[in-house]
Amino acid sequence: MNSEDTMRLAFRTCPLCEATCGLEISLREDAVVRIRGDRDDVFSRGFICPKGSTLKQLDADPDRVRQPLIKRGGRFEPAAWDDAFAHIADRLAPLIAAHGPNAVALYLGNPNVHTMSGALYNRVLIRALRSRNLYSASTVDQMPKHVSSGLMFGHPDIIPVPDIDRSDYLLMLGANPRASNGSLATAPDWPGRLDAIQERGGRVVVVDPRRSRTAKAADEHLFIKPGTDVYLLAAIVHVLFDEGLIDLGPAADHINGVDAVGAATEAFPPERVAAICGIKAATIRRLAGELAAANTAAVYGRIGTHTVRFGTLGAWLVDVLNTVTGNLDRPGGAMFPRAAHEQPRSKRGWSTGRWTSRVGGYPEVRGELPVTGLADEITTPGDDKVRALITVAGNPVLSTPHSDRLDAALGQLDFMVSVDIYQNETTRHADVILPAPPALRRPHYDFAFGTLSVRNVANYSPAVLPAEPGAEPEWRTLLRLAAVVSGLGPDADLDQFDDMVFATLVERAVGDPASAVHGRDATEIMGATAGGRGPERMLDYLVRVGPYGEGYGRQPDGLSLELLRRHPHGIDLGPLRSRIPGVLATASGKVELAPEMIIGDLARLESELARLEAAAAPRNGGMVLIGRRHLRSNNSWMHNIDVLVKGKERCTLQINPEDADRLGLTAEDAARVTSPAGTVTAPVEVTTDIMPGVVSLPHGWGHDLPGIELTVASRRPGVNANVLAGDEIDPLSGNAVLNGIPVEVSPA
Ligand SMILES: Nc1nc2c(c(=O)[nH]1)N[C@H]1C(S)=C(S)[C@@H](COP(=O)(O)OP(=O)(O)OC[C@H]3O[C@@H](n4cnc5c(=O)[nH]c(N)nc54)[C@H](O)[C@@H]3O)O[C@H]1N2
Ligand SMILES: Nc1nc2c(c(=O)[nH]1)N[C@H]1C(S)=C(S)[C@@H](COP(=O)(O)OP(=O)(O)OC[C@H]3O[C@@H](n4cnc5c(=O)[nH]c(N)nc54)[C@H](O)[C@@H]3O)O[C@H]1N2
Ligand code: SF4
Ligand SMILES: [Mo]
Repeated sequence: MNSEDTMRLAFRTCPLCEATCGLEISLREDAVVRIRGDRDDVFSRGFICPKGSTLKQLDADPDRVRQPLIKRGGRFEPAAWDDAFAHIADRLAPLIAAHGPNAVALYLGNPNVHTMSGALYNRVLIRALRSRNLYSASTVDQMPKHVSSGLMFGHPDIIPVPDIDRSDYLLMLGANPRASNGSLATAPDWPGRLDAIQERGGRVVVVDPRRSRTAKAADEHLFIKPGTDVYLLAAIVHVLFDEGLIDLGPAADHINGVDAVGAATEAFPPERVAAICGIKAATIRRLAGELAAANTAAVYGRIGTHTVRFGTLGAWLVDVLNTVTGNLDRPGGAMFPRAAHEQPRSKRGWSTGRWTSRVGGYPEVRGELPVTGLADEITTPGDDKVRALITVAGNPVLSTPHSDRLDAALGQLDFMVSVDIYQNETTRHADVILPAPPALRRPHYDFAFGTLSVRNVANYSPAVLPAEPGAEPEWRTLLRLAAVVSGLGPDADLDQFDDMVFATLVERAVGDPASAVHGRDATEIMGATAGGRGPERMLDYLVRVGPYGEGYGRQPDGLSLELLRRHPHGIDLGPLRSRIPGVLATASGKVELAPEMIIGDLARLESELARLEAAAAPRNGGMVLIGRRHLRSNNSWMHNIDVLVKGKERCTLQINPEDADRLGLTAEDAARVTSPAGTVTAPVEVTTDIMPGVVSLPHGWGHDLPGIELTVASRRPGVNANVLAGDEIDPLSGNAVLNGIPVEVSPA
């Protein structure tokens, strides 16, 4: 038998970023030989980026945690699962009994939206814990979009995406999908799809303080001063009203508050904001005209528009623009995806602030508090302070603001548990680290990205490799944590617990008139569901009752786990379709274009504008810091993969030659960058790609802390940009300000 005979192919969606590329994995026995793009994937058609093929290295990484670790005498020691959970119960149960559930905080990191376990079982843990101290990477990322969507469309997850495959005009702000491969707009091969807009005679305009990869390839790139997108967007809306260019398009009968938006943007004519943004008034007027004239157009804003002081206003204005140019819910405009697992939503509208945080007084948003406030909740004395922390797939010590302070605060906790694959900057503080299986050893389906996808697609992949000896699936670890914090104890029957969780889901649906199984027998539905226990059973159920589902016998050719299994390259459910009014979940049943909370925040914007107009020019050396992403990075956690980090140093401070000259910096130097929150020293990279007055440092670096086990990453540690980010948040969403931070720069 030659080696070809023992080769097999497996197909799997890449879980690293939001693009959801199909991978073709060649295996000999259980060894991965090669990973490349799956040319037959219905969505990605063979596209892959340099990270996708490194799932092999990630799997093989000797530093990856494979066994539970318990810290004893300051050192981690391998332990059996039962011992690790007994230890957790010994410490957490009395703490909760004495101080209540709020004494335990939970932080959920980004990879949770890339795993079935994270998508389905964190909510079980959250419900079991019942702590108000819930934090996630959402408040250093997209929370502003959830708030604007919740208020406009009635639910924070009803987020329109740019229909880039059919658009004639794309105005993109604060996004660099040629490096990030897109966010809140799932599309494998963003680069190819952007090229296609241009090839069919369309136009791509990019607004960014840095000439990013995406900006370089665009038809037009406009530098903008960091943090000022909101003024530019308000001025474009102003012009549309002023020049009588409002056209509500097909959704016209379903929109409230149009006049109120016109009135609220009166204070922002282009001439007033031009100098603030660094974009000429005539250019702003031209952009408005182009948007109005385009056959179809979409406005799309991301990290640079959201992680700023007026993030929610920016997120809102993006969709206001889509709406008042008639592009909301129109092919080629901004449309609402329909995921295969979508469930009916109650039409009650949405709000924030059901409670506030203990120290900062920040309002709750989607049950979460701003992670910027976590350190204070730990260190500020009080009976109800945070004494313990559970992190699941998060690295807040590198990824969230005021990092030094959070790092120190984690050292003061009474107890900490981390569910993670590495002993890193955050998890080194844990008393117990519970490992999770890596990508190739778990099944996959994208619960998060199906709802954000520029095409409706369903794709399920079974695990490619068998479990490692002694491994536990992550969902069982999360369930067992839920059992501990809810008082069921570390030895609870997890099968029974999972059955109960599933039964609750089904029983609620059979009682819901909007559900596909309304009025059916719950026991029968449960009995007919495939997938065994865990996430696959829930997936089978969710897609069967979903909009394309088999409906437990109602639509025999409809979707089910079985059908998904038979389509390893995915099932294409077609281009996005218009969904208004059915998609809306507002109390009025209409798009609320002028929510009270948002119109109220425009007053804060106007007074800020007045302040900026009156302010003196910044001091010599006064610069503004922004971030950036690199194609070969993934936030803070792929830096231990040699093929991704080798080559030129990437954690550099980019600065324009004008500023470098003025400040006496050259490419051979290191620069000292200081903000009110902290100081870092980084190598200088002089480049005209960055706007004068602005410097850029990527986030996710700083792998030089003691107690981490990241052999490759600690050889090229870089510096942690988030040491410089301070307490400031967007008050509506609680989102951290990570872009547009005033800093002083000088030679080190
Ligand atoms: N300055 C600045 N800061 C930023 C940003 C920025 O643009 N600028 N971006 C922000 C954004 S958008 C985000 S999403 C956040 C990310 O913030 P976080 O989610 O806190 O950070 P990550 O770097 O994604 O860390 C992921 C963690 O999950 C672990 N992990 C990976 N895979 C798995 C798995 O399958 N299971 C488990 N249990 N663990 C796993 C990794 O080891 C790592 O510890 O960072 C934010 N921080
Ligand atoms: N390779 C890679 N891919 C990733 C990630 C990664 O770390 N690496 N992270 C993933 C995650 S979690 C996310 S959320 C997405 C994010 O996806 P994107 O939003 O596309 O992320 P960035 O590449 O950070 O792009 C943000 C852009 O905003 C610009 N910017 C900064 N401040 C401003 C401003 O005030 N106004 C404007 N208009 N622009 C501004 C920056 O210069 C940058 O080019 O990427 C995902 N994909
Ligand atoms: S673009 Fe994203 S999903 Fe596609 S291969 Fe790269 S990391 Fe994976
Ligand atoms: Mo993110």
